[in-house]
Amino acid sequence: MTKPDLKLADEVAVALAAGDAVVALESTIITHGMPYPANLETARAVEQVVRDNGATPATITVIDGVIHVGLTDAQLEALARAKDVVKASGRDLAAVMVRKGSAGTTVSATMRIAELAGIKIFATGGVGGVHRGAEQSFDISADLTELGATGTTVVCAGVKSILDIPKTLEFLETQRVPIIAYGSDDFPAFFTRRSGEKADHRLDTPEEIAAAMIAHEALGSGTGILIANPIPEADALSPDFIDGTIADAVAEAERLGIQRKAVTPFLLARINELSGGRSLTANIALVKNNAALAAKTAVAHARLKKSV
Ligand code: PSU
Ligand code: MN
Repeated sequence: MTKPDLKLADEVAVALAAGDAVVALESTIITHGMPYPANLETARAVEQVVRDNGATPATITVIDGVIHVGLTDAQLEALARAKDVVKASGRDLAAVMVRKGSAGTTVSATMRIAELAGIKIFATGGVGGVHRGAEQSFDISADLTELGATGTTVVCAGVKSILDIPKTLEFLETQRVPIIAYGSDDFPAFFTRRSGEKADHRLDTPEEIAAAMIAHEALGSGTGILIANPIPEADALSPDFIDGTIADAVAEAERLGIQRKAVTPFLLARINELSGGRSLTANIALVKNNAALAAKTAVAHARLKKSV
């Protein structure tokens, strides 16, 4: 099997060749997750957080049919301004590449590409999951099945209550994906530090997470690991405020008959509008917090790998 050509940024190629810390970053959050210019400012800030914590950022996307791992600032800006890019999960990549299209890559696509590039850890805001009403709609994100198939560690802030959190955790259990909360016993709900559900495991340092990554791989597990990193206390939203907003957005999506890959971008945009931008501010804070943890973990992972 031939691997697809990946266009690695020079600094990413150098870091990978040296066994140094690299953190993959997704791009659907840029193209479909946040409005311009907040998306560009956030993408730049997140890359800087990764650097400040000792790792090399590798934002992953498809440009004119070519998979890029690590972007120039000009490419990042073009992506953030683009209006005609596709939201690509893993299954969309081949068709986008053949017609030389451009795409923001979701968690599922980014995990797959990170693995091809040899990047073990990836930071994002929230992963997709089992949607509310999935027993009717069957709407379950491909992020979850990819977590069951690809050995990338994904750092997120839990999942939003646009999703059915208990069902999402059940599905990940079936997919054999370990769920590890960082510094907490609770599984966080993105905008808030607690979802009401417990995480399966708790680890308290980046070094422990790095050691768990190595052990999980050595066991031949073949699945990803979900690290759930609670939003910092100071940035968390009150559940009363955000839960009502989310319920309104979900009801509106249903009324309008929004389906399939349009559902999540619609909900994110509506929640931002209905919350008067407060959801966006919290979202930016938690993505940076996740990037910092991912970078520290990547550094610890690289150190452990070099010591054996
Ligand atoms: N959740 C967020 N922000 C996002 C996404 C999810 O809070 O930007 C994006 C991610 O790229 C994720 C994708 O992989 O949406 C999931 O889409 P879907 O639910 O259609 O699988
Ligand atoms: Mn879906």
